Amino acid sequence: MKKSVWSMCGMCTVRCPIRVEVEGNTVTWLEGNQHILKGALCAKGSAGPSLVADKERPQQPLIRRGGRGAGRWEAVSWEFALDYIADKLKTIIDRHGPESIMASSRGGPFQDLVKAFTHALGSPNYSNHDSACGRNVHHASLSLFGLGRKGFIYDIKNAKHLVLFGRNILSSLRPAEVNQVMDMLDKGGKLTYVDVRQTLTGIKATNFFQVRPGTDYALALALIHEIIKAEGYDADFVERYTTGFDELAYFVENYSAEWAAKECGIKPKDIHELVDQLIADRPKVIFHPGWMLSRYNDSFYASRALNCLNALMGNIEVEGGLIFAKGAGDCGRKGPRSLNELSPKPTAKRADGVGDIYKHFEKGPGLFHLFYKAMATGIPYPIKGIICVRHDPFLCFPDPQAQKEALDNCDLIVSIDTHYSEFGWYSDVILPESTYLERDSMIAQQKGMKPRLIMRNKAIEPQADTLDLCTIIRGLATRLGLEQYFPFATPQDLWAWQLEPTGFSIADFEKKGFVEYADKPVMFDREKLEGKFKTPSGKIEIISQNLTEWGFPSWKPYVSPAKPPKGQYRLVFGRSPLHSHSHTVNNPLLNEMMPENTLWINTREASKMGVSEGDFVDVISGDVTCVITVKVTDFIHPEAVYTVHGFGRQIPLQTRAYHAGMSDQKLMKGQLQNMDPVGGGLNLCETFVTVRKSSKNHQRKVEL
Ligand SMILES: Nc1nc2c(c(=O)[nH]1)N[C@H]1C(S)=C(S)[C@@H](COP(=O)(O)OP(=O)(O)OC[C@H]3O[C@@H](n4cnc5c(=O)[nH]c(N)nc54)[C@H](O)[C@@H]3O)O[C@H]1N2
Ligand SMILES: Nc1nc2c(c(=O)[nH]1)N[C@H]1C(S)=C(S)[C@@H](COP(=O)(O)OP(=O)(O)OC[C@H]3O[C@@H](n4cnc5c(=O)[nH]c(N)nc54)[C@H](O)[C@@H]3O)O[C@H]1N2
Ligand code: SF4
Ligand SMILES: [Mo]
Repeated sequence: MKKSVWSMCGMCTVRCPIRVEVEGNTVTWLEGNQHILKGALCAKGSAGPSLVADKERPQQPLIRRGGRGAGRWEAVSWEFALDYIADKLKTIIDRHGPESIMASSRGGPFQDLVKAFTHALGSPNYSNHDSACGRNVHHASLSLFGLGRKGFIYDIKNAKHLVLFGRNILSSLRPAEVNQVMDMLDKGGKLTYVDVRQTLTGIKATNFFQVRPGTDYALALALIHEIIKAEGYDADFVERYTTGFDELAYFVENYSAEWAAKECGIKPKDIHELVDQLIADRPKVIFHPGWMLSRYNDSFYASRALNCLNALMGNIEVEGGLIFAKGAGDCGRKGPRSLNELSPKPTAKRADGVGDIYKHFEKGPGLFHLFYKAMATGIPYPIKGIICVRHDPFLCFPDPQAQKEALDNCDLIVSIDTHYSEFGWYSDVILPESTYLERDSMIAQQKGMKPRLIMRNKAIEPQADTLDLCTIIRGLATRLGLEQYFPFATPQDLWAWQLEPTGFSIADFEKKGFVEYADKPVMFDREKLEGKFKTPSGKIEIISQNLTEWGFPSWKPYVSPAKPPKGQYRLVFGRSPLHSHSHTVNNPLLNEMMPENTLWINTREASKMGVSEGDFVDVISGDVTCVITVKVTDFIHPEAVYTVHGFGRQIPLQTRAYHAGMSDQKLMKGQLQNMDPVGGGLNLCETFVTVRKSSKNHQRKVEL
């Protein structure tokens, strides 16, 4: 029998709405929801069915029988695995208290289950990946607007000019956003792209700047300087809604276009031309503040400067600018219930020190990498149990070897994953979650100009002995006597409970696969934005009262990034449109399209070391050496080498990805705690590697 199911893609965390066609228990067609995406899906989304069919993912719960990481697993029943974990958790709680257990999951709408479980246990130690992703951007946005990084929607399709600093929007993508960029370009909008190398986004750009790595802050400061000097900012908006403008004008006095051009390795004339365009295009100019800006030790300030440029453009709550993300409350309605409401609020201080030692970081998920300190030292108290859901810390954070050493102090390590993750391979128990096409998920709210509720419906029955996360968490909670916090027998019961205050019912989702709180975009009156900025002053704080109170400057004097020593290069990384981080590299279809990564190196540098396109090079950092093929190009800055993140996997059961390509995070030796002290993001682009021609060559590869 044929059926059509509304659901949500799970091949990455963008969570595009989809429609799935099913015959029997097989997916026969997948497309983006016509009402939102006009059928579009990205390559990864289209490869979803091959994830389901892939036998190289765990097929039942597994318990470790050999040493950690040795790969000796025993297949067990779900009853056995959940009993085993519950017993271990009880022992840890008896000996060390519930706060010695931490859990992490992917941030976003489904974190509720894992957070509620952690809190129900009595632990405050919920975390996620974000200290290696958006924390700098988030904290920068909070310090300026009082709103986090998801506080605004970018109305790209109506913009006249989109400025992107290392936001490779057409490769590191969201289909809806890509469509907006293409619409903007079709309408004659301009695109400015800044990167250390050429990219898919860069080749579509009106202005492309290939900058010296780590100099974004310099360029952003110069743009502020020149715009203020030309009196090209929106003076009314600045006067009305910002504080600290005069201090900023004073601070940027020496940061001219001529100065920045030298620093970034670009032409002053090009900066001046850009400034003229921006002033002419204002207010429909969007400066993207960055998404993944866990890169350099001034990325927090770079993101702050980019957001400040938005304020100078006066582009807030205007068409073609930054629009406040509206939720149910802005439509006079209520959002769905959250499970976390049912759990008691833990009273213990967080083991990562966030909110206590580090008062300036938002508590939320804290900073995962700081838990490793607690594990290694027992300070402020020991962490003895860790559960990671949809998170692979060994791919996410630098130096997996250092992570393993800290983890060896734990009595229980659990991975709840659809795949074998590198972390899972080192853990004590792997609980395989059903893939997104085989499970229901909680209802989630997506804020926006038209806020909506989205849901994931199971399209087919699981093909292996796997379970959905809700059932797994309930199974554990019941064994630990915490079932009152998860009082739902089925996903349908949970949905009904979530929807109760919203005025919607499940039947309302049948028509389009989602429900909206408003028919038309909800806009605030731009003349009455007072109070919408959640800073202490209610204004956009160019000089932040909170930062000042915590002892940090709102503007850090620029420090030029170190040049790599001779024979070394700065290691930078990014994403491919064909892969989601680490977890698609073994996908049968996507692996066929991109089986390994390469190392980009500047033509002049390559010729100095005598390597040509396709040769092998050794990439060395501390005691780690990786061998990889090179891509030789003029379109990368000579100080940098670049690779796509997610490769260099070491799990023998993933035969397609095993040892293919190179792992960037393994080369980040000794960098696990190297974070931006103000933004909390890890400095993932602050590693220098030695590169040399390898003794391995393609002829010998065959003989060996
Ligand atoms: N296909 C695909 N799309 C994705 C993801 C995915 O895994 N795959 N992941 C999603 C996630 S979680 C995130 S956070 C986003 C990340 O989105 P982005 O931040 O846009 O993505 P990246 O590809 O990490 O990096 C972008 C660029 O930064 C450049 N760069 C390095 N150093 C500098 C510098 O000093 N200055 C400038 N200006 N540029 C520099 C790199 O060369 C790279 O091209 O992508 C999201 N979208
Ligand atoms: N060196 C370096 N480090 C980086 C980055 C980089 O580019 N270079 N990028 C950074 C960025 S931007 C981010 S966001 C993080 C990402 O870091 P993570 O969030 O850890 O990465 P992902 O690969 O998205 O997912 C982690 C795990 O989720 C599993 N998974 C996928 N789908 C499901 C599912 O439906 N259910 C369950 N239970 N599990 C699932 C995958 O198999 C994978 O093992 O890494 C960061 N760290
Ligand atoms: S961006 Fe691609 S992989 Fe990610 S949710 Fe959307 S369609 Fe799926
Ligand atoms: Mo990310």
